[in-house]
Parts: sequence; C-alpha cells; structure tokens
Amino acid sequence: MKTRITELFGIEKPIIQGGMAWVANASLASAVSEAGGLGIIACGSASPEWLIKQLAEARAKTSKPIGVNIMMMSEHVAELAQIVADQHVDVVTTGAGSPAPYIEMWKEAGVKVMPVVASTALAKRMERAGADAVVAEGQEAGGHIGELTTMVLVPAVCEAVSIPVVAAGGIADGRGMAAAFALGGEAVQVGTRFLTAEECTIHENFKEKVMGAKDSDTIVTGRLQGHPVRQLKNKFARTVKALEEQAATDSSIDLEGIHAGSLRKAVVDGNTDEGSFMAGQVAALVCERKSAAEIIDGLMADAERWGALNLQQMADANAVRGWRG
Ligand code: TUI
Repeated sequence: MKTRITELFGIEKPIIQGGMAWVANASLASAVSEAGGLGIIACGSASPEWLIKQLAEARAKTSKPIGVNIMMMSEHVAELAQIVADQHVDVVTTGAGSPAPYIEMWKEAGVKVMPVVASTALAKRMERAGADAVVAEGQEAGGHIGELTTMVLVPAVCEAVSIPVVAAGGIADGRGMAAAFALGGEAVQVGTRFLTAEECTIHENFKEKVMGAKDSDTIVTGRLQGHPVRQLKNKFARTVKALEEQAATDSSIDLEGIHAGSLRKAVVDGNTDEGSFMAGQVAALVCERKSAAEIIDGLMADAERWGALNLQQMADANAVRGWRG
C-alpha cells in the first residue's frame, strides 16, 4: 500500500518502529527495515561513537531506509544531530523536546525530519520549521509522554497541520492500526510490541515483564516534576513515585539523580527491582514472541482485515470473536 509516509521514506509498509532508548539498536532497527517498515536506532543518552557504530552495523545488515531517533534532553544532542547530517541518515525522529535548531541543517543534508509531538502547538511549530511529517504520540505510550490520549491527539494534530501524521501510543495490533488510520494517521509508530521481537536484544526479564503485564501494570512517574515517564510497575517505580509525592511538600527531599542508570539496569541487567522498565499501556496486549517480520506482516494483515469491514460487519465480528487481532 501507499501513503504519504511510505512515499516520503521509500518504505513498503506504513509501520515505523518507536525510538526506544537503550532498546532500539542496529539489531532491531535493521530487522524492522528489512521487513518493509522503518527501523529506528534510538540514541537516548548514548555517545556519538555509539551512534556511528550502530549506523555502520545497521547498514551492513540492510540497504533499506533506516532512521535515527534523537532524545533532545541528551547531553550529546548537538554532536548526534551533526552525525545524522554528515551521514545523510534517511530519516530523523526526535523526542522529549523541540528539534527546531537542527531542522535546517538536516534538510540541507537531505535527511527527512519527523519530530514526535504530544500537542498541536508543537506540531504546528514543527510544520512551520520545515518538518516533513510528525508523529503524534498519545500518553498511552511508554517512556517520556505528554498529557493527551492518542484518541484525542491524533485527530487534533491532523486538523492542525497539513503534513502527514503518524499515530503513536497504544498501538500494538491490527485493530489498533486500523483505528489509528480511522483517526487520520497515514502510518503508525509501534514501540512496546517490538520489545518482545526476536531481534530485540533486551534482557529476558524485560520481555517476561512485558508479556506478563496487565492493563493496570504501568505507572507514570515524574508528573509533578514536569517530565512524566510511563513504565511497568515495580519496586523502583513505586519508590520514585512515593518520593516524588513527598518532595511536593517537603523541600528537603532531593530527587536529583534518582533515575540515573535505571533504564540501563532494566534493559541490560534485567534488574527487576532497580530498573526502569519503560513500556506503554498496550503491554497488556503483548503476550507473544515473534520475529519483527512476523509482527509487521501480522499487523498489516489484521489491520487490512478490520479496515475492509463496515461498521455493521465490525459489530458482528465483535459479537462472535475475542479481542485479539
Ligand atoms: O521522547 C519520547 N519518549 C521517550 S524519550 C526517553 S529517554 C528518557 N529517559 C529518561 C527520562 C526521560 C527520557 C524515553 N522515552 N517520546 C516523544 C515525546 N516527546 N513525548 C513527549 C514529547 C515532548 C514533550 C514536550 C516533546 C516536546 C515537548 O516540549 C517541547 C516544546 O518545546 O514544547
């Protein structure tokens, strides 16, 4: 199929892999791109040298388009942005801030720019600054989030800008993908579902935690401090949340450095007590391991099936079958 997004990036299927810090490396990104989606190498807080190595590794594994995600709060943001331009990366996505200062440089280098936004205000600013597309990410997503739900944010952003919109947050199956297209999306960004992909190199404990998660098993920390982060419930998340609540009324409590190293402890060490297991609410629907290609092909087939039905047929199907698919 063709959408403005598949045409823009030169990909076969309108599925973008989420830019998950510490998770989205060359192994996962190249598998997603090889399967016809857009794989993304996520820099998180990583060094410029790490990015150069991952790009080389990904390019050795696939000749298809590949993207890089830059987390705007990274201390290395300027150097990472420069590498993206120097290496003429196909696509750059950004999160946790505005990439406005770098857009011109990227465009001059032929890099397609797709900021992740959590509000119509930032979406409009990004369109004015020259972005090629935006990802509208609802607060169902894992990691750093905004306030609005996908159900409200996606149509609102579609109304606010004329560049194509990728829907994100809470999408992990064919029904979610079909719904995202009904809301105005021309592609979906999927993160949590890829955590259990065979090519995803995170610790087994992380995969098990995702597959065991129920709908009520994520928690948002950092809301009171202005940087909300969604993650799976565990000792670390509950402790942070409790400390943050105390800190709101007790200025002697110091939250500085409370998150330091916690994502690494989850992803690399599988430390179930001290790690920050960032994942979206949709972890509740993720219960199997598959290859990236199987995930992508299954999403496409199921979304096509739901998208082909009229409302009566959907209602009839809903009356006789379970939720999955
Ligand atoms: O960026 C994400 N998700 C992330 S980044 C990340 S790494 C991290 N690690 C520890 C603590 C914090 C982050 C983990 N997950 N998603 C995209 C996203 N961007 N969601 C929300 C935003 C956002 C929020 C405010 C973007 C811009 C913004 O304000 C910018 C402005 O200038 O208005």
